Amino acid sequence: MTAPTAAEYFDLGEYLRTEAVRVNRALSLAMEKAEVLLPAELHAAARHAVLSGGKRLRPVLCMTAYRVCGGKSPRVSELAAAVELIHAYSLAHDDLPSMDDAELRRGRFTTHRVYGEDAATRAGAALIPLAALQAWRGALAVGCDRDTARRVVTELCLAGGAGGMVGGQALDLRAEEACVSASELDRLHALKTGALLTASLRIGALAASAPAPILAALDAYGRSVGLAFQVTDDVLDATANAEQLGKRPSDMALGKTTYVAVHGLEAATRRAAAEVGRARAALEAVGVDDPALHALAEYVIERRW
Ligand code: GRG
Repeated sequence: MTAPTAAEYFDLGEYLRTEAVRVNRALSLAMEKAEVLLPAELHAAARHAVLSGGKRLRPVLCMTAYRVCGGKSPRVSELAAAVELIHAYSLAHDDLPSMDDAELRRGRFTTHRVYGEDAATRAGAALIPLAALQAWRGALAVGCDRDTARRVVTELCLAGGAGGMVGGQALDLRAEEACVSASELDRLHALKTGALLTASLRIGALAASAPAPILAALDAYGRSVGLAFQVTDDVLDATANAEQLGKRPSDMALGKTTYVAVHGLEAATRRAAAEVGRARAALEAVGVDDPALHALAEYVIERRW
């Protein structure tokens, strides 16, 4: 009988819960500080967008990468909160009537459903500079010098911008009316979902002064995990119900080109598993054997919401 590996011992459920508590604390504090910056109605809408649940996967990846690269500051949750602020804005905008027109998100009413379209749009926009500020302050809080802090903020802005998430969303909107090839679908999601997920890891690694080969390996891990995540999102949209997802499945109704539509359910599921294998191999190639990173990659395809 072989002894269980560290990854088999690892309790991911407990890890995710503990880390999410830290992230939520940092996000609550960030939103408290933002109270003086935003008018009351806008602040309430932004708070709703940020503090209404969610898996907190991106900040958890950021904090994990930071520690794997030798980072020691407990204040890394403040830095990690920055990527979640960008994620929260993107979800609030993605749910708007002019986009996915969604009523539910994370089992609750969406921001525009509660506060109206105008407030949800402005609150989402207000979260973008708030995220940049959070990244800057978070980087300094964990002890980065100003050059590294600038790199961290740049990383976040590039991943969230037209060459990253916003660019991916633009391609996605266009794809609703056009026929998309398999490689175009990969590119779209590498930008829309992969860029921010990868930046989360890179930001954690940069803040811990990771050497270039480790940064590159985390980058490759992030790109594969990002694709696996999106393929799984499409599989869940096609197979799970609203109660499991915390939102109404919408890809079919919106006529979206998904991995399931292009490849079929089985091939899409195989693709997600293959990407997880690639992610793990990227880490192994540089001798990073971290149970949390391995377990997080598996979780991305095994999750049910
Ligand atoms: C107007 C072109 C334009 C861009 C605006 C709206 C937007 C920017 C970008 C959309 C980005 C987007 C919604 C990506 C989807 C990523 C995704 C799969 C989200 C679900 O993430 P989870 O499962 O959600 O981590 P939780 O709820 O757990 O946080």
